[in-house]
Amino acid sequence: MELLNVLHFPDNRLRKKGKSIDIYDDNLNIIARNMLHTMYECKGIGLAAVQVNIQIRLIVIDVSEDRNEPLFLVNPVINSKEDKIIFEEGCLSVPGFYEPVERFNQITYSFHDLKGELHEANANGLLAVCIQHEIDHLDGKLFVDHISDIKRDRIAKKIKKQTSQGILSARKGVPYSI
Ligand code: GNR
Ligand code: NI
Repeated sequence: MELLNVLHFPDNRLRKKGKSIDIYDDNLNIIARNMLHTMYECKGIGLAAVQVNIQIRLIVIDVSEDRNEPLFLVNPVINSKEDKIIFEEGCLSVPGFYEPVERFNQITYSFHDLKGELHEANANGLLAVCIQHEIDHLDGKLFVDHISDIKRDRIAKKIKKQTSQGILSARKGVPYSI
């Protein structure tokens, strides 16, 4: 298993969009496993491939208490959404910062599993918020895009400063294409 490098805002590579996946092979499984490993190591509840510099529509999630109920969502799509909520969000790509964001509390979504089979499911609360946050990543969007320009710029500055001081890892992501 491999620990993947998580890109940090304001890295431009977080603005790239993930491509739809149409090949369900061992390579996809390896990426998914490495993403899950990385997410658990970083103590996140979700991780999108774009965050680790892989531009495909794959997300991994685990919102369970015991961290033993992983979800692998390929080409996820939200089909319906209702009940707005404000949720205090964080992001592995925006380490150390938390801001309230408006999301939907109730969604139905569809996705393919790692074998390519199509599923539809409902989610609410934390899982629903996490799916919306991760799909944003696949579209080059970050939670800080939902807050004021001034706050976002301040956060960018602070993260850049921390990176330059070596407080955050400044390792370059490994270019990956499939
Ligand atoms: O670990 C994470 N926690 C979190 C908390 C509130 C709303 C969204 C998230 S997702 C985040 C992991 C991450 O950055 N995924 O992209
Ligand atoms: Ni995130």
